[in-house]
Order: sequence, then C-alpha cells, then structure tokens
Amino acid sequence: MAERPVLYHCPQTRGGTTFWMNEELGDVCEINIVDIRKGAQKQADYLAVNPMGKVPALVHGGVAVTEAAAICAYLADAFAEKGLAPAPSDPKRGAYFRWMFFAPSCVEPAMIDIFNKRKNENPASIGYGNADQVIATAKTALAAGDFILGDQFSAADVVFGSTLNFAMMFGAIEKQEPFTSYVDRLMARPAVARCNEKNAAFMKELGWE
Ligand SMILES: N[C@@H](CCC(=O)N[C@@H](CS)C(=O)NCC(=O)O)C(=O)O
Repeated sequence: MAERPVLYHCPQTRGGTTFWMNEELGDVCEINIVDIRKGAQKQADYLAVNPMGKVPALVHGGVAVTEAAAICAYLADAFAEKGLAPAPSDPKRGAYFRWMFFAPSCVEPAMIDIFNKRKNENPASIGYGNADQVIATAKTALAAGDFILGDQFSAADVVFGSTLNFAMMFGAIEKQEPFTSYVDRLMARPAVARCNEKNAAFMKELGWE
C-alpha cells in the first residue's frame, strides 16, 4: 500500500510503544499528536478512529487499527522488508506472536493488579492466572538470548520490552534479572534515543512541563 500510515500518538502514553516501532521501521508513519490532557481523545473526530477514546491508533488505507500490540504487529507486516517480523513460514513466528500478545494479555493486567494491590482469589478462572505465574513465565521468554527470538530483534521486543520497562519504571514489577538487562539493552537502541528527542519536542510544543 503506497499510502503512508497515520499514527495517532501522545507522549508519555502507551502510544510510546508504537512510536518506537515507527522509529525502528525508519519513520514510516505520519504522526498525528492527540493531546490527551486537553481531551482530544474524546472528541468526535478521534472517536471515529478509536471509539475507546484512547491512544495509540493507526489508520492505513482507510482502515483503523487500535491496540498497541496490534499496531506493532500490523506495521511489522506492512513493512516486512524491514525485517522486524519473522515470515509466516518461519518457525520463529510462533514465539514472536506468543510473547507479543503475552505482554498486553498477561503482563499488563498482572502489573495493574500489583499496582492496585489487588489479589486474584481464583487464578484458574482468570486468563492471566496471577502475578507470580506471569512474572515467572515472562522470564522464560528471555531464555533464547538477547532478544525474544534469540539474536534477532523484532517487533515482539518492542511490545514486550515496552511493557516490562513501564512495569519496572512504575514499580509494578520489581527490578530483577533477566528483565533489567533486557530492558537496558532495548533502551540503548538508537531508535529509542530518537523517540526520546522527538517526544521531548512534542511535549514542548504541547506546553507540557
Ligand atoms: N489497550 C490499549 C490501551 C491504550 C491506553 O490505555 N491509552 C491511554 C494512555 S496510556 C489513554 O489513551 N488514556 C486516555 C483516556 O482514556 O482518556 C492499547 O494497548 O493500546
């Protein structure tokens, strides 16, 4: 599809995950800033894109994609030549999807439980079990090497790494190995430095302190 995707983003939000993905791909999206402090995410024009009234969102070829992990997976496939997703025939595709979706399905709700000091009384009936199970399982994702796919960085690291980074930054998951080394490795990437610079400029433009 020749048309440039439009990424709806706001600094200091989960939009950061998709903004990083865009930067890893070589800045392939047009960026549209949604000022959530001014409530732009609840205005009719944005609700038409994402009825949840949340960022991020992506529009490409007239089609909206929401949910940070879905946007990252979509962009990795749309720009497959950049090598951030294993091909459908590649056996690594299983681990790629598995951990990319483990992050929002399991790590994120467990993180919110810890943050809100909420204990699940019936882990068998809850999709993510409990926080201890999630943390122990998340560690196995990093057994293959420096990245989820071993020595190959992929969009799964953008999603999984962003989630772990936020969880440890806000104290929802205690800083611990192998998470800290993994996140440090990811945060040292040139694309992350570019995102930090660009987000600082956006915040200045928005008049945020
Ligand atoms: N499940 C969504 C969550 C998006 C989300 O929670 N976005 C927050 C910012 S981190 C937001 O837009 N909040 C503004 C609001 O709800 O008014 C995703 O993964 O993309």
